Amino acid sequence: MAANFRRIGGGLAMLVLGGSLLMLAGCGSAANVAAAATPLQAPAASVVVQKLQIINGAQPRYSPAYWSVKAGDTVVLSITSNDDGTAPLPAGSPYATVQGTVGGTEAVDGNTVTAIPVDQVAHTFTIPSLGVNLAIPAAPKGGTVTVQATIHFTKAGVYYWHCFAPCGDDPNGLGGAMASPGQMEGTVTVQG
Ligand SMILES: [Cu+2]
Repeated sequence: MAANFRRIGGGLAMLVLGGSLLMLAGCGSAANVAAAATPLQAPAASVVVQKLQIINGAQPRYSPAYWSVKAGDTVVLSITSNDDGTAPLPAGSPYATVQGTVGGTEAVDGNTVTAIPVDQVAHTFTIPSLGVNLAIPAAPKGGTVTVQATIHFTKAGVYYWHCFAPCGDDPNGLGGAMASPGQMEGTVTVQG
């Protein structure tokens, strides 16, 4: 995996929340000189927001399917879906349970949960090699649902993610979107 690592510059919709105040120093005005004279704090670890959409077109797909963060980032992953169909999981499926997030929870439209009932699941966002699993419930008809969770990415590498709900369009639910890279599978690149 590490051999495939490639730095990707820019182009990604990431919002850096930490450290921006440090940019105020050094602009030359007296006020800024005074500000620069105050001791600078060590930069906090970056908190970034990564927004994903699940778009319910002819076939459902995640967008973007390929994205990257930096090792050490705390990533607030925010997934908004307009897919109002379910892709129920078998009873007892581990993919209905939130795993690998801070607190072992996700927020569904602001409500903190540790799992979604198997018959309400529409998709999952799962990174098997990191033990990360988010369960995405079906959206209300004509509306959207937003699932948010915080994940620490610590180790550089390219990690595959998949949806493990049978949301594809053959009788088993495993064709179509589930068999098409860039729709229900992609990669998260953690840059070292
Ligand atoms: Cu899916």
